[in-house]
Amino acid sequence: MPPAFVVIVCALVGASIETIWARSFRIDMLPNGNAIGCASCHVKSSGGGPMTSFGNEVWSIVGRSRAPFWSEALAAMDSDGDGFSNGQELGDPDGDGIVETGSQVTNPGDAGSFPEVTTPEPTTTSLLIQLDGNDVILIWEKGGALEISESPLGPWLPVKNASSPYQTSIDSPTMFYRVGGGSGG
Ligand SMILES: [Ca+2]
Ligand SMILES: [Ca+2]
Repeated sequence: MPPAFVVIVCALVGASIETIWARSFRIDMLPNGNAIGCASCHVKSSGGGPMTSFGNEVWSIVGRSRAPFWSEALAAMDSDGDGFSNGQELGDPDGDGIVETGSQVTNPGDAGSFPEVTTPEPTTTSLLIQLDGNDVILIWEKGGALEISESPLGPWLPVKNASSPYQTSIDSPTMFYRVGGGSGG
């Protein structure tokens, strides 16, 4: 085998090892990087080939350099345009490199991968008013803070340490009550 051919083969193998090493090393520089792996920067999840929008962003920052690249600025960008910043997708919204526990990790380079937003079920509670002799008993369920006002238009003030059932006197001046931010009276 001609010596020149051997040198070329060695150079190709060296370049390949270098590329793979560089990728895995960059994954470790991303918050929750191992959760997404190569797919955050590469279209193919196994790495190599065309890069994602996020991969292009990273490349534009570091190129071939091995310097750290995760930053507040990169976290604030929405590289794939799915409405969630790179930081939100990787569980580090402020880009300080500290991941928020319990966050959903999605791919910042794939617009089809984004955190699932769950809207909490609206809870309603009813304020029940009972008369017991000279006592007025206020009963409500599902939590919420009892608030009091001299007018149904407010301003509303919290009734300190009030819990259901709450007792007041019918001889008290006319007052209006509500629970939380709801309506009542
Ligand atoms: Ca995004
Ligand atoms: Ca995404």
